Amino acid sequence: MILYKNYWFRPSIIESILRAQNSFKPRPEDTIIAAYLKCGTTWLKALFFAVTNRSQYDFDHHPLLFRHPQEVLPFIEVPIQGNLTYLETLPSPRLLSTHMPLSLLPKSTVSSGCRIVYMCRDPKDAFVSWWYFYNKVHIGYHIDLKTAFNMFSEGFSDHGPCWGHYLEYWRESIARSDKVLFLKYEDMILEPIKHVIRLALFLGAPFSIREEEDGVPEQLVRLCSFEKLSSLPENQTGRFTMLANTVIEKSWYFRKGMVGDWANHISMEMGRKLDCIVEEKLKGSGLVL
Ligand code: PAP
Repeated sequence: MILYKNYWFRPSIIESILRAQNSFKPRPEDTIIAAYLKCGTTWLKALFFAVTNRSQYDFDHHPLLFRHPQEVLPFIEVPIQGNLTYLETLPSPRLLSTHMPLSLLPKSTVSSGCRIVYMCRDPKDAFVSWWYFYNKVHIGYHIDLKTAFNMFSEGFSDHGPCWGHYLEYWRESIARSDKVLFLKYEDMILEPIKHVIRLALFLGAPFSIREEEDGVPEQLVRLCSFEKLSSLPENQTGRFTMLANTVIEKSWYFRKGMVGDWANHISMEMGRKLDCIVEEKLKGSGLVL
């Protein structure tokens, strides 16, 4: 990996980030969902798409029943068929996503006034999720859990350190709460309906009293639930070819979708060690995980 402006990346990702920095032209009407790796992008993409387009589709014929959530919103830094200008052809308001740290997005992203929705997650769960994913993707380059954990704890991880990633968006969400919404995976799991209502409000499309009476938020949450999405044939079969010809099975984006699975993989002591590191890094910021 290469250290680029305080974050570690694989060379192929750096190339695409540099390309995105040069070519991405944010618009004030854009909404971007952002997250560190394995913090819930797939889920947020689904929720986001479902909330925003809710008047267009009924729940029996919804596009999310036939399209993987990763496909319904493009990544700013991952070109579609090598073509980043594709983003320019999308009509406003665009729904986009990114794994880039805030400081690496083109400067005009913040000044454009576009909305950003960020999702963070307990780093222990994000780490375990990443470790599984990495070893599936990089066959022949298996990394054992302990080595990966030590690297992660030192901030030496894909797009890491995760705490820097979290902090940049957190600070921006404090400074500009009308434009940057900061969500936590664990809160969303605990109270998904409350957070979907909050998301819709933030996006400027609050649920009407009628919609709430009709149970629309509940239906959206059910449609985007781990159980529902992971059971769909579209999400169980097929694959994506990503950057550097990396092949990713669609099903790999769905593993357990739960809070606290880290405890089944790393010891309590390791968990405490990572907690202490992260607490220290976040100290004084007001962000508590
Ligand atoms: P990415 O970083 O490659 O984009 P991302 O979608 O952020 O992946 O993270 C995948 C995690 O979200 C997986 O967590 P796990 O390994 O701990 O299980 C995946 O299971 C979880 N996930 C996917 N869809 C949902 C969902 N609908 N609800 C809750 N969690 C989900």
